[in-house]
Amino acid sequence: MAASLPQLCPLQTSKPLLSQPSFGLHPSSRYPLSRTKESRFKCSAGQTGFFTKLGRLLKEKAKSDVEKIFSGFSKTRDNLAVIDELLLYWNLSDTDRVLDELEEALLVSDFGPRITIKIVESLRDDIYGGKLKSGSDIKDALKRSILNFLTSKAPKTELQLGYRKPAVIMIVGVNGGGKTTSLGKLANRLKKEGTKILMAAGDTFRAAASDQLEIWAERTGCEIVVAEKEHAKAATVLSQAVKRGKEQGYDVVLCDTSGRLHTNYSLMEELVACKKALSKIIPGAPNEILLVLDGTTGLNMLQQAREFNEVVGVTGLILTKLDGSARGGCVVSVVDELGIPVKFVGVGETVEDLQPFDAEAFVNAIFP
Ligand SMILES: Nc1nc2c(ncn2[C@@H]2O[C@H](COP(=O)(O)OP(=O)(O)OP(=O)(O)O)[C@@H](O)[C@H]2O)c(=O)[nH]1
Ligand SMILES: [Mg+2]
Repeated sequence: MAASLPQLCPLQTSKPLLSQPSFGLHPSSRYPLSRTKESRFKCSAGQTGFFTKLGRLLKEKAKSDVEKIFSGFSKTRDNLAVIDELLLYWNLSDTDRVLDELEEALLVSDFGPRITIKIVESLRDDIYGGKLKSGSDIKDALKRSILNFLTSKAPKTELQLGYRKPAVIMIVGVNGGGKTTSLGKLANRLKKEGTKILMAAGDTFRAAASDQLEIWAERTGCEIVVAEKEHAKAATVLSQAVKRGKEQGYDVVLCDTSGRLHTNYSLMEELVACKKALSKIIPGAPNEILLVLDGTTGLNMLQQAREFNEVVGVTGLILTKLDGSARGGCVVSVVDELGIPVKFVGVGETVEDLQPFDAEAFVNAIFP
């Protein structure tokens, strides 16, 4: 397939963005007034290249944005700082006590029992087998082992946006996890790369939900489609948005959905209806179904993820609120349990606080 691909469009990063007109909603349709800004990515061919490049670009940014990642994980890092102290004074006769304490620190940070035991036992073998001879050897082995857990089962952390425009991303999850906020932050990231974004206010359940998304649209300078009447079906709003996205040459349509408990059968079925409606308009859509998991809920999130995955097929995870939690180890247990990649992590409430997930940067942020 690669051989027949047209040439990639070069990134035209030097072209300045045109100034944004003020955001306004059309009085009758509540559609925003159209904008004139052209996408910097606009290519007449080579859409596979467009989306692949976009995914890679976001990932590169994650590596370079080390400071943000570092500060976002400060509570988890503090929690794990005890490991540094333990290893600083480690000597062979102390091994069992040190490994017991290391086990506790990992469990408290939500690495989960399975992973914790695997890590600790493999360290024990390597220490007694003479492979690890100092505290810093042990720390390096610990980091390698965590990196391995993160990369072996779910290596593709980049967005997979297919090859047709618009790419469609649906954001799902339980109430209050951070779906709308993450969608807004994601729009900001993609927009900065020159992508033309349309938001779809698919949370028709809560009256204030579309207002909240409109604020994000305004903040990020993106356009938005909201329900034309009260009690509209989510699937209808999302279909309208994707239709408009297709007709008007958008690159990506970001679909918000209502929060729902993974145990509520009829609400979960609504998501299936949304997914079907989208695929009728663009075969293969949605390209990504990103499940938002609240990082402060601990390992309970695994059950949510299993249910959502079973019903709609989750393609990636966004773990939010890791800045407010000392339990960043849940990233590792989620990947290990589900084999679904974490694609983004939320590390704060501002528009900049969504980081593309990069396993190496994560490990270095929690074990500096
Ligand atoms: N500290 C922190 N707060 C976050 C993060 N992501 C979201 N929040 C906050 O979490 C709260 C809920 O976020 P929303 O985006 O409204 O969550 P939601 O999943 O859309 O909620 P519903 O639509 O009601 O289901 C808001 O106060 C956000 O500011 C994060 O990464 N860090
Ligand atoms: Mg919401």
